[in-house]
Formats: sequence, C-alpha cells, structure tokens
Amino acid sequence: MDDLKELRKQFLLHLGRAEDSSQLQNLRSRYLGKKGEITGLLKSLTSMPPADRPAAGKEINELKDFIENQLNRHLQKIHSREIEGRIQKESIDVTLPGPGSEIGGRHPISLVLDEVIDIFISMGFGVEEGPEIELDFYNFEALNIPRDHPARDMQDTFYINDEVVMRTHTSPVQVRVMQQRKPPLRFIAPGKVYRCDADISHTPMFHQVEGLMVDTNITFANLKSVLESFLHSVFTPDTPVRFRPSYFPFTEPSAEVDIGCIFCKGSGCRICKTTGWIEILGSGMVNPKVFKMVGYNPRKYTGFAFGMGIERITMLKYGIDDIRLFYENDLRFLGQF
Ligand code: 2NM
Repeated sequence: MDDLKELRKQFLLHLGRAEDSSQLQNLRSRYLGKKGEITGLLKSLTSMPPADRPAAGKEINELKDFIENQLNRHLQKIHSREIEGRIQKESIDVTLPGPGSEIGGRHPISLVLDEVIDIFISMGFGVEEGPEIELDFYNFEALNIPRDHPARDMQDTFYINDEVVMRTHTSPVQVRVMQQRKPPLRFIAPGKVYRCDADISHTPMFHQVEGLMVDTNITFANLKSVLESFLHSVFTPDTPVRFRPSYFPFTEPSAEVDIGCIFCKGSGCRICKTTGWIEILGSGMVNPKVFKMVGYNPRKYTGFAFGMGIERITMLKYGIDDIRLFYENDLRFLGQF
C-alpha cells in the first residue's frame, strides 16, 4: 500500500514536469508500458498469498486507471497549448501587401503580324481571312499545283481526308476572294498555316502573310515597288533589297526577294551563310492559269502576289535563332517583348 502511495506521488511529480507530448509518451511507457511500473506490480500479484490478491489487485488497477486518466487529461492540455502556440507563432498579417500579379504582354508573333498588317493597310491593302481547314481544290488545284507536286506529299501536308487538308499557305484565301469579286483587288491574307515539319527553323504551325494585287496593267514594277516599300518599312529604310529569279506554280515569272544581311551588313556571317543576303519573301506575277481557274480573263487582267513567313521576319527583327522558342511559352522569353 505504501509502495502504491509512493508510486502515485512520484508519478504526479513527473507529470508536473512533463512539458510536451513526447515527454508524456515517455511517462506513459514508463508507468503503463510492457516493462512499466504498474505492469510490473500486476505481474507480482502471482507471488502474493492468494487471499491478499483481490484487494491488492483492486488498488493497483485503481492506480492504473488514475495514471491513465491523468495522462490523457494532461495530453489534452498540452495539445491545446501546442496548438495555441502555433496559432500565435504562425499568424499572418493579412494587411501586408501581396506579391503583386505579373502583367501579361503581346506575343512577339502577334506584335510583328500586326506591324506587317499595318504597313500594308497604309499602302491601301485590305485584309481578308479564310478557313484553316481547306479543300484540296483551293489549297492546291486552283493554284496550278499539280497532283504529283512534292508540296502535296503526305510528308509535307496534314491531310484530313482525300479532299480536305490543313492549309499549307494562305493562298486559298486569295483564290476564294477572286472567285467572289471582280478586279480591282488589293488585299493581304494573314493567318496560321500548317506543314508536317519540325526542327530549329520549322514548326508544324506557323504564320504567313500573303498579298495580292489585281487590275488592268499591273506590272512587275508595281510588285517591286510595293515589296521594297514594305521591306524598308518593316526593317530599316537603308536595307538593301534584291529580286532573284525563282519558280512557283502559281506565278510566272516568279522572284525570291532577299534583304542585305542585317547582322553582318553584307560582309558575310553565320546567319546569311556568308552570302551577305537573307531570303525573306516569295513573289511573282499571277500565273494566267490561276486567273482562268477563278474565271478572270487573263488577257484583260494582270496581277502580282507574294508570301512571307512571320516567324522568320520576327526572328530576324529580334535576333532569335530557334523558331521553337515562340511556342514553348517560357515567360523568361516572352517577357522580353
Ligand atoms: C508566295 C509566292 C508567290 C501567291 C500567289 C497567290 C495567288 F493566289 F494569287 F495565286 N497567292 N499567293 C504567292 C506567290 C505566294 O508565297 C511564297
């Protein structure tokens, strides 16, 4: 009996000193654990005279219940105190200013596309749009691109089915407009185009601006002056421009347009492959076969057309060397425009 009183006193002393839940856990195993004081006492009952056992067992169990209750109550108190402390320590000042939100900006392609459109608008061109999913007829057939032309190859064109493709250029817009209206015509067709291609200079989707001017007496001189004015506006007025003979099925004659390399000023570098010139546009006088396809009389009307890739112009304007940067949506890149 005295032992139990002593044990009870000793427990209360220890309990009074316990300050956190881990110390309480230690106390619990010290008194109630497998090798604990109470467990030891209960085991020692077997060595007592049988007559004394019930009374002693009752006393021990009462002490055991007491210790258990005390431990639980104390644990509750310590828990509340710990939570209270965390609430104090981790409280936030809701009146502090926030981190601020980032302000978005225009995509470089969108900026340059609008710049190109504005230049042509200033020269009296209208702006026309058309479907990105296009009939083979408008994308190829009406443009005098024959069935066996490499551009029609499955490797270059996304086919929806035999007659439907993702447009590979915006020329089908020009065909649709010519079918619907009579000359004089002067407009550009900006938009997304699709080709089955992907490397440091090609993405499966890119942006084009094509242009068309049709009337009586439109000549190659008109083509040269419009494109030279455009290039002097989008780059700098002193940028050299040259026209080089080329071939497209939809124009005859055709010309590729180069600008003097804006990086090395013509002396030759990595970008212009040491030629001093950078190819920037395709162009030509509309092929009479195309006029016949849309019901125009090719002996009455002439016209010029051209096409350019906006990604390429944007890369040159900003000195970007990998086209894929435009479509990775990395804010460290996009934030620079
Ligand atoms: C280019 C180059 C040369 C072009 C031709 C036509 C149409 F429909 F009038 F025949 N639209 N666009 C054309 C001509 C496009 O892109 C490199």
